[in-house]
Amino acid sequence: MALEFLKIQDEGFVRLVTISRPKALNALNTGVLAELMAEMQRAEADPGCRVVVLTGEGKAFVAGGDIAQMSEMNPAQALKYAEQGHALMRFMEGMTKVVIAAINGYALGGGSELALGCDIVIASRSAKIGQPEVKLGIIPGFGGTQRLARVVGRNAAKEWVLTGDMYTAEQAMRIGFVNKVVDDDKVVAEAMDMAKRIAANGPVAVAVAKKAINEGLQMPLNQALEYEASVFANLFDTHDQKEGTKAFLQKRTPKFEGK
Ligand code: DAK
Repeated sequence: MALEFLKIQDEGFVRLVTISRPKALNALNTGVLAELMAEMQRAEADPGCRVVVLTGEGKAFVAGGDIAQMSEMNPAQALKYAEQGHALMRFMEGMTKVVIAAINGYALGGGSELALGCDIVIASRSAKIGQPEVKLGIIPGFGGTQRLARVVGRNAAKEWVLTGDMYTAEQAMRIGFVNKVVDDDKVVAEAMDMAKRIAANGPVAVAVAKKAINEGLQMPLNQALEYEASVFANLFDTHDQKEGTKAFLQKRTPKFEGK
């Protein structure tokens, strides 16, 4: 498929997806959302891809939902737009592959929500992150009111969503939104490096661990621990478990096959 808004580059098992819609600071119009969904689906189905790094070209990661498109929407169209965003973030969370956000600049509104749909967030020192929707008379519509509160806690989420203020990468790291802050010119390299370390691990284990964390967060602790025990046990039927443990004992690098 010819892509209008994304650039794709593979390095081993890692796929770098760069959002490139410079005239609108990579704002998520319906076309960008559709291409992101198609690319995530392609990554999920591709055994040659284990980790996706998502970044933006230029001075923005993503400056938000597309304000020009939204200004013309009626409630039915807004609902469809919200559902398109929700479907993408849900798909990314449900992927067996890992998605790392490399926030290279503005991550506002839908951009912050896109990062919240990723598994790990690396940000450049000068990145600016926030949920400014109330300044436009709307609220976050791609999961921001829900995922942000789950990631950073109720009060920090309320401050972000109700003031609409922008925060530095350091501030976002302090509340647990961002995993790591690096110099501006290192953000993609750092994310790629982490992606490669994850891609070298047992792919089934990585997928199961991601799922266990995501699913477990929605359960009471006792149920979540039972869930963990059962999926842990299931791994003992996999090639990767046999290979990983044998390779350790034989003092060699494991050759994981993802099965
Ligand atoms: N949408 C469309 N175009 C945008 C944009 C956006 N979010 N952000 C920037 N642009 C465009 C600008 O209009 C400008 O276009 P031209 O004038 O050159 O044609 C171009 O990108 C460059 O922007 P600036 O000239 O403003 O650049 P500056 O460096 O001066 O400022 C900025 C950068 C990021 C501070 C500024 O552009 C800005 O404040 N942008 C808007 C940030 C924002 O408010 N983002 C949140 C958007 S609202 C929902 C579904 C989804 C959502 C909500 C509800 N439901 C369906 C219920 C999501 C909402 C949002 O994300």
